[in-house]
Amino acid sequence: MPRVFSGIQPTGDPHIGNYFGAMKNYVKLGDQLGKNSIYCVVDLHAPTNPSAYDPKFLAQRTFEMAVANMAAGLDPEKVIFFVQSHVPEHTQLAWLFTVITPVGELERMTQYKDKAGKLESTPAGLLMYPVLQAADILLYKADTVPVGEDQVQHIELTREIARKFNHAFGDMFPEPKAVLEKDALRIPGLDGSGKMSKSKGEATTIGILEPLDSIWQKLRVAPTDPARVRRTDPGDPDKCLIGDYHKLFSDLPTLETVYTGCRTAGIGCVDCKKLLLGSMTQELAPIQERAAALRADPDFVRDALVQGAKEARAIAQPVFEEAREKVGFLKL
Ligand code: AQP
Repeated sequence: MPRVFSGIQPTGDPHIGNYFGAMKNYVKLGDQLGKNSIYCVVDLHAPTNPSAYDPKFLAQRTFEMAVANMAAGLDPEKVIFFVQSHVPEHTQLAWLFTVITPVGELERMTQYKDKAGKLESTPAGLLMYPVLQAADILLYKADTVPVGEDQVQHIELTREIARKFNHAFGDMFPEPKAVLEKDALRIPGLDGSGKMSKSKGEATTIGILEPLDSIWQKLRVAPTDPARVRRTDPGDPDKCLIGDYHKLFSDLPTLETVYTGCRTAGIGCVDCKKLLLGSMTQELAPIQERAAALRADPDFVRDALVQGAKEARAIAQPVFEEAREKVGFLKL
């Protein structure tokens, strides 16, 4: 049976990119694989990007990210769900990988270059991020990693680290594969440029737990097909952000109305956005209701995470011991 691992950073409110690119897939795989699917709020990664991290908010954001995933359908009874820093073997295994990973490989990671380029001084942790990510995955000997397209390069590096370790110290780790949700590879942000990203700020994201009236305020002013200057101009929904979001949220009849309407100028952009809000409400309102119920019972969420960390450690400890011995450390 495949073993799945994936993580999500508590660097801000989870958005529809995280939801369609990763979180929905977690739930689907969890339903199929039960405790062989392991998910984690990767809080140790959060401080690697100083522009998206504040110690005052880390604990709260970690809790909120757990709430969001549970509200989106992740059932901690069914899968293993925990907080990364509650399982110390993640950082321990990362160190063993650090010593075999060439700095040059890390420096060519696109995400590193993007994020480091925006900082005056680059913390070593930002460079090491993919090494810790490799440890997150391989600590559970996971072979399947559901992620968005932006993470594919890191998973390639994880494979390379597994290969290097196996070659240097003896066979131990699988070479995991990224699994992508093909209709949600890289969901664009509201600015229309690049992928929706927590660290780019709330103005460019649509949060899955964001109040629907706030979502509407953002949709109302969101750019549409620039070729459609007047209401009477036909548009191309494939070149429109609102068209992209409809593909994620709307059912076939609504999509048909919107696509045909846009191409024939039969529907205006505001009406098209109203239909999108309706589709978003259908998907997000039940999640938001469940999130409110979970927030009202924080002990339930904490107990679930404590239990998840226990289950994760039961796998992680022997794997780390095996790696430790292979590298040649004195046995306790
Ligand atoms: N726009 C996106 N489209 C599709 N998938 C996406 N993911 C993120 N943005 C999109 C996927 O969500 C999962 C969790 O992401 P993460 O929080 O661990 O890190 P990230 O990729 O760095 O996400 P953000 O929102 O862009 O966060 P910041 O700004 O903090 O770096 C991953 O599987 C990711 O692929």
